[in-house]
Amino acid sequence: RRLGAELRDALAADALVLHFQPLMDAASGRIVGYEALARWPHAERGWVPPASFIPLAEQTGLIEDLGAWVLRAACREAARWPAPLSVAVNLSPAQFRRDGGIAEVVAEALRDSGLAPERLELEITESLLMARTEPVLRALRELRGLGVSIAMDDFGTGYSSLAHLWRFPLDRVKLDREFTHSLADDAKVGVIVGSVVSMAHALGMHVTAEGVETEAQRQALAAHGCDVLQGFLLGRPQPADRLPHQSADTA
Ligand code: G
Ligand code: G
Ligand code: MN
Ligand code: NA
Repeated sequence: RRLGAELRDALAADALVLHFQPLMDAASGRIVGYEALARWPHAERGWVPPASFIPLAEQTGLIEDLGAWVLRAACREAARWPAPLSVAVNLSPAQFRRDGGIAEVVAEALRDSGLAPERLELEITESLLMARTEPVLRALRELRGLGVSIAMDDFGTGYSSLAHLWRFPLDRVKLDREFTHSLADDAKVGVIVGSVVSMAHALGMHVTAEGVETEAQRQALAAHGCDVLQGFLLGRPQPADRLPHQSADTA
């Protein structure tokens, strides 16, 4: 059977799952929240990676339903965590295609779960900001109006435009993991990271560094002023019943 049809069935059967990756405050080492990442456990194929089923969902038009499922499931899960732990959810540009659509979906997920809006962060990519500027700007303002925050994911390696940082309502930039991984190769990378952090802070935004895999990277990123760290060193994406705050609370 075609994978697209199988994905449709999996979604209808509630067979997708979410894993959650810790987001750690750089200064205190405390977990401040988790990024929700969709996973598809497939009976014959094993775990189908999101890098293949998300684009498939985008091509087949399934992304609206899948995205709404992710939002509902992530908010429902986060509502069970101790406040103020937050949850971050990735949004595809395709979820912004219908005017007013995304804000309705987010509002409903918040209502159904009872999650306080300030505990939800939505991650968008720069490709969203490249086209349809006016409707996207309206949608982001609507979302912000609900009380949720907006993060720019994978910042700095793709179609990055500094104009995005002032033209759009953003609360956070997530530095692409390529910066983290190149820090040790060339001192220029640290200069860029430190400068992005200064700029973001001066613009009232927070900075998360992605892809932290070594203690040296963790220390360098903290020294450069990154607010939040994310990466395999601090925790892999894992099922909701194994999240570290549960054991940290009793430690
Ligand atoms: O979890 P992993 O690193 O394998 O994710 C690969 C890519 O899939 C990342 O770019 C991530 O943002 C994306 N992704 C994971 N879950 C979701 C989701 O629920 N919605 C969207 N739009 N993208 C997701
Ligand atoms: O595009 P986005 O930032 O949403 O992608 C998140 C993905 O990055 C997750 O699917 C996760 O598997 C992956 N990821 C998280 N931490 C690390 C890390 O430390 N190293 C690498 N290579 N990938 C990571
Ligand atoms: Mn992300
Ligand atoms: Na990212």
